Amino acid sequence: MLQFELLATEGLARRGRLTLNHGVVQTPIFMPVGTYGTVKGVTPRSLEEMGAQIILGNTFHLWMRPGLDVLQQFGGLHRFEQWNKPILTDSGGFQVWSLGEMRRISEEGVKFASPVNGDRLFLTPEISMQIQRILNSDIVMQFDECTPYETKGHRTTEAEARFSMELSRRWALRCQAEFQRLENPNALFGIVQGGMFEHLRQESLEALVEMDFPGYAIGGVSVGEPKEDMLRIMAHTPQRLPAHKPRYLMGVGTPEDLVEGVAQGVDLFDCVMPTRNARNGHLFTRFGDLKIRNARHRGDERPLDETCGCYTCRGVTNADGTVSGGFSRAYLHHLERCGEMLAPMLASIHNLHFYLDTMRQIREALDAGRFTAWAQAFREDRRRGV
Ligand code: PRF
Ligand code: ZN
Repeated sequence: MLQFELLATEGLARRGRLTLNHGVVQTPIFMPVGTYGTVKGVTPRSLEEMGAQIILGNTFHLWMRPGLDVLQQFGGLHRFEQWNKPILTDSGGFQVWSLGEMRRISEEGVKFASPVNGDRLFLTPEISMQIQRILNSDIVMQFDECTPYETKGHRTTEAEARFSMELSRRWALRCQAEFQRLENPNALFGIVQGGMFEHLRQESLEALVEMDFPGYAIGGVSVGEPKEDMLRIMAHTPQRLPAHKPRYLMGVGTPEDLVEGVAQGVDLFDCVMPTRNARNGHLFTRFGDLKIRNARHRGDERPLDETCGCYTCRGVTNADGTVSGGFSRAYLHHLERCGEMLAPMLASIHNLHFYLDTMRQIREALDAGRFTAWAQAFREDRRRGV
């Protein structure tokens, strides 16, 4: 089940409402990444507090661990990880791709050695659909091949990008057939590939549109290409997808990339950046980024971001009027220096809150017809620096 309603537009930017089996998602939205059935270091309760509406899971990782028997026993991923709002699962295509040398791709699927125990494994479009059926994710991604930007210094040629795109297209057909055979009540998205070539992306999206998926993703970007190539693809593909269906830009990106994606008509985003960078002490704020390990924060009593309402920066007011949370840069710097596990936890809360709140501000601006002005102010604030 999937319904998508457009509530407002401004240029190519869209404000929408996406209804899935486990609830409603207001778009544009950022989806926190929960690869192994957990958004690293953050409880589901905390995710709800910061306004997360939908999170990701990964077919590949959950297949390895805990394995399908346990996930089946729990009736899917929602009850297992205790997240009762929508979940999107990636198909394993990108994760297998990330194995690099460890895999062999054929028409039938991808053979590889398990990174967990070395077992020989085979992932196909059909198996990916079967796993995602067991996970019972609200949005199921097709099994695709993410065309690399370059391999060992060799830039992917047009012929190679075409072969890869056509393979993903044939896999899309097999995914759709298997998804229907399994009577999956959720929604299957097709993924546009085509590397850095606009005409290949055009061919890919036309074939997928013909197949009438309930939603579409743009894959194969943010794979090591120069920023200008990413912006070129972002300016090409989203606006050519069906207007009345949701559009998902996979694995992108910085806060600025999200704003640009929205301006180009993207509705859904995911990226490891807020959580991964948090674990490395890299914090995002309204006024630019900040490295909490830097000695200049040692005695700084200010929060990471004076304008942020998150647990880490502002804290929460208890029933008796006292406040919990609301930490100084000095304290976060201290935790980080000591390698304390609270450091990545508090940093992840802040970074995810920043991403989710940025998207909330974008939705508000779109509702009020002032997204363009908002985006301009956002870019200027971010450049100003902390
Ligand atoms: N395909 C899939 N997952 C992905 C990508 C892709 O191309 C990307 C590209 N940035 C991220 N995640 N299936
Ligand atoms: Zn904060």
